[in-house]
Amino acid sequence: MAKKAAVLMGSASDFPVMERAVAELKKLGVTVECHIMSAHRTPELVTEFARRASDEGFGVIIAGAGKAAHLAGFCAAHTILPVIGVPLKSDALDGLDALLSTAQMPPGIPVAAVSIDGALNAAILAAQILAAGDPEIARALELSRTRMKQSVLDNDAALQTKY
Ligand code: RP5
Repeated sequence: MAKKAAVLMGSASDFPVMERAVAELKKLGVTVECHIMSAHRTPELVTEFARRASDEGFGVIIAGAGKAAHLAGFCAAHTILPVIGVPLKSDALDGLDALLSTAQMPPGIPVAAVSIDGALNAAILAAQILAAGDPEIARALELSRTRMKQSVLDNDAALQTKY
């Protein structure tokens, strides 16, 4: 059976960015489950989810959090599934705080950190991980790249008619 992707976020305030990941995963034909759970406000919930994720049919976890972001690292501590961290922008430090928290994992427990607010790339990377065992997702990714390429070519062609 096809593996699912989990999209977790630390707060409802993270949803406007994290919904980009959900939308992209759906576009690529990935079954996705989305939850708000916090590493510091509901640590038991996150522990339980991450521990059971593999048995529940998940193949990858995306975790978005802001400020002293530790949701992705906290998940990674409880599972050997690949975890992709999305550092989210907040007022005080423009997301640099979350970027460093997400990217600077100590040795042994990796988190694949994407850019600040990089929920779209997190979804594509998650789909690429799942595509290793799922030819339909692989095809959807190939198609998406072909479309991207065509859009660059179309934009260039339009530019050439102006200048
Ligand atoms: C983090 O703190 C969340 O991921 C969110 O980005 C940030 C602020 O949370 P709220 O105060 O908006 O709930 O844990």
